[in-house]
Amino acid sequence: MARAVQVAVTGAAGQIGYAILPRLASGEVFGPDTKVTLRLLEITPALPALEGVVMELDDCAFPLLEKVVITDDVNVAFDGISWGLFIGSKPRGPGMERGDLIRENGPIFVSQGQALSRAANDVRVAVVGNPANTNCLIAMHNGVKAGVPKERFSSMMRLDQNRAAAQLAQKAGAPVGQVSHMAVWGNHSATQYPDADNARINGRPATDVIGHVSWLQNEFIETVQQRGAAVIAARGHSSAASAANAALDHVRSFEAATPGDDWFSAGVPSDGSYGVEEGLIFSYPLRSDGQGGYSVVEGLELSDFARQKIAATTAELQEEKAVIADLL
Ligand code: NAX
Repeated sequence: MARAVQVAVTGAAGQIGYAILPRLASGEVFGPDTKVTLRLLEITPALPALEGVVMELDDCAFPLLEKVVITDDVNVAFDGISWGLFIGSKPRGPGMERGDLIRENGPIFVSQGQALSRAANDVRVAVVGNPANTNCLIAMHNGVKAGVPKERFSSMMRLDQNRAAAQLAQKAGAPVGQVSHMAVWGNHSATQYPDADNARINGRPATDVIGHVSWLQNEFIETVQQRGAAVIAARGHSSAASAANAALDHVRSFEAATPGDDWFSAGVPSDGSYGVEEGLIFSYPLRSDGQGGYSVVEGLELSDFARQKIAATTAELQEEKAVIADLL
């Protein structure tokens, strides 16, 4: 075995945790030559349920799963990790506004950012727990103080990217594997802007293949923005298998070099590209160099329509930041 990697998963007894842990342990993310140690964080009342999940991991007999640590102590959870998947957070309760949720969950990401001082030098963090971009902002500010470079922090937009690709493929009657260059800009919320103008289907502009401007500017965008709510309405629970799958795609996209001139979408600290306020965790089209670095894809054409959408999602992120300014 050439490699070993330690991965922390927070909220590991939750729905997404249940869907993601077997796949992390199977070797499909870090490869067949890398042993995996899972360090699982939960709140104390959820530890018994987490023990049940670990029994199931045992019963999968994964050859690559070296060790599983379960704990309610964030410092134990993050000891020596190279990846932190920050999934755990409190769900929005009845009558709770988005601002209340941000205040409720913000402190979790202060202590988790601080505890990254225990992590390995190459640690990278993906924040999934909502509101993912702003929670990532909090984790980043506190993680930087703990010595982790800000470029190591990202929030998950991959579920939005995958949802957008699936919608375009279905409309075009094409296999989803033919959809490329799928950018989703901004916040993981109903203001996100899934960008069909720059997407391609089988190498051709998606707008030419689909040729239905009104569908692309209305139904397509709304379907992607509202997909999470539609899944809840149908299933009675929020997206879990697809969210776990997207988190694994997200990790793989940062680990491997991006193929060709394609790109992927993730929330990263803005460097001011495309006029977005520097420092916000903003989803951009990105390319990874496969060596731990990534860059924002520059120079994409944005119509006035796209610029308006990007301005709206930026404004929402600025408002969210104002709500938690004291946690930065
Ligand atoms: P669950 O409620 O099933 O699980 C969350 C788990 O987090 C629970 O087991 C809870 O005990 C744990 N938790 C709470 N506070 C914690 C803390 N301080 N430390 C460690 N663990 C803690 O939710 P699930 O369906 O798994 O979703 C998890 C999060 O992902 C939610 O915030 C959800 O909104 C968010 N999502 C984000 C998505 C994205 O695209 N960025 C999509 C899917 C998902 O909705």
